[in-house]
Amino acid sequence: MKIAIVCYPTFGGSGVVATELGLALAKRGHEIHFVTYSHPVRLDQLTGNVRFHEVHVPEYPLFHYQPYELALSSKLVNVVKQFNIELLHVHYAIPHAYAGYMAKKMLAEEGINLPMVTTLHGTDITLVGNHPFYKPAVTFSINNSDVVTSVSQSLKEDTLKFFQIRKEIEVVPNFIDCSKYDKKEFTDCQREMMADKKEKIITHISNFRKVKRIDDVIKIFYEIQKKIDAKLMMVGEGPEKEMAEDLAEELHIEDKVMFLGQSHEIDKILCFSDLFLLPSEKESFGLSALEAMVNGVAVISTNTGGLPEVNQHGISGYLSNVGDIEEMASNALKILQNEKILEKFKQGARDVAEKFDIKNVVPLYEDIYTKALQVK
Ligand code: GMT
Repeated sequence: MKIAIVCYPTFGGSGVVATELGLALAKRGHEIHFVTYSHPVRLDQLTGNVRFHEVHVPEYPLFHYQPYELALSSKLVNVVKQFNIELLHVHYAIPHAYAGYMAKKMLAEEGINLPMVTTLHGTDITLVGNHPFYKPAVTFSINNSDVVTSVSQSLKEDTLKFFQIRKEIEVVPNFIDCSKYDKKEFTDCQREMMADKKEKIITHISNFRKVKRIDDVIKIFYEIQKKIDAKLMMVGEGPEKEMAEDLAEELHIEDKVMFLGQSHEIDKILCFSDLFLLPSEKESFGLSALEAMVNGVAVISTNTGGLPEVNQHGISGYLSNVGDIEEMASNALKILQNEKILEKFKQGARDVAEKFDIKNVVPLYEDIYTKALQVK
C-alpha cells in the first residue's frame, strides 16, 4: 500500500509511535510518506519506500497565527496526487484529522477517494481536544474519519464519554520493537558515568508538562534517597523543568538529581536504570513506561488512564492513586531494597513489554487499512 502518515515530528509519544509504525510498515513492503512540518526525530532512515515531505508555512505579517492546517491539507493533496497515495493515517486529532478531512474533500472534487484512519493518542482527547475551543472540530473530525483507533481501552472510554461519537473506535495498543533490545545492547552501558556502583539509578522521561506531575517525581525520589543510595536521571525538556530544578535545590538533593535534557540515547539511559517513575495526572498509554519496561526497568506509576493496561501491578512495577507520593516511594523501596525482588521486577517488566511487541501490532494496523480501503 502507499500510505501517507501525518504526525508531530517531536519527541512526544504520538510522533514516536507514528514514526516507528511507518518504518515497520516500510519493512513489510509498504510505501510510506511522512507529511509534517519537520523531520520526525526518530526517522533516521530515509529509503526508497520511506519519504518525508515537509509542510512549509511561510510567515506572512498579516496573519497573527500562521495557518498550518491550510498548508498541511494543501501539501497532502499534492503528495497524494504526485505519489498515488491510497490511504491517509493521521496521528493525534488536532489539527491532523481536521486537515486530513479537508484534503479528503478537496481530492473528492477531483474524483480521488482517500480513506482516512485517525489514531487518538491522549491529550488530543483528555486535555486539549476536550476544551470548548476545539471540541466541535475534534468531534467532527473523528466522526468523519473512515476508521478511528485509540491507543488504549481507557482512551476509547474517555473519547466516548467526552464527545458525541457515532463511529466505532478500535483499540490498537502502542508497541515496541523487542528485537532491538537483545543482550548485546545491554553491554553498551555507561553506568559508571552516571552513578557509583552502590547507587541505584532512578529515571523519569517526559516533556515536563504539568500533566506529568514533575514535582511528584522529585518528592518521591526525595523519600527514596533518605533510605538508599540513589541518583535520579531527569530526561526531557519542558515548562516544569525550572520548578523541578528549584525543588531539588530546596530539598538539598541537587547533587543527586541530574537533568539530562532531551536525549537521543534513551535506551542507553534506560538500560542502566533500576526504576522508572511516571506519576502522571493523566496518561492515555504511557509509551515511556513501555520503553523502560522493554529495557528491563521496573515502573512506579499512577493508576490513571491507560497505565494499568501497560504497567502490571506486582509484576512490572506498582500502581498508586495520583498524588500518593508516600505509597509510590514505599513501593519503590520495596523493589529497590532487595536485589532478588529487584531482579524479579526487572524480568517481569521485560516479560510484560513483550506482549506489546511490534510484530503483534503492525498486522492489526494493516487489517484496519484494508478495512478503510473498502469504505467508499
Ligand atoms: O505524553 C505526552 O505529553 C505526549 C503525548 C503525545 O501526544 O505525544 O503522549 C500521548 O500519546 C502517547 C502515545 O500514544 C501516550 O503514550 C501518552 O500516554 C499520551 N499522553 C497523555 O495521555 C498525557
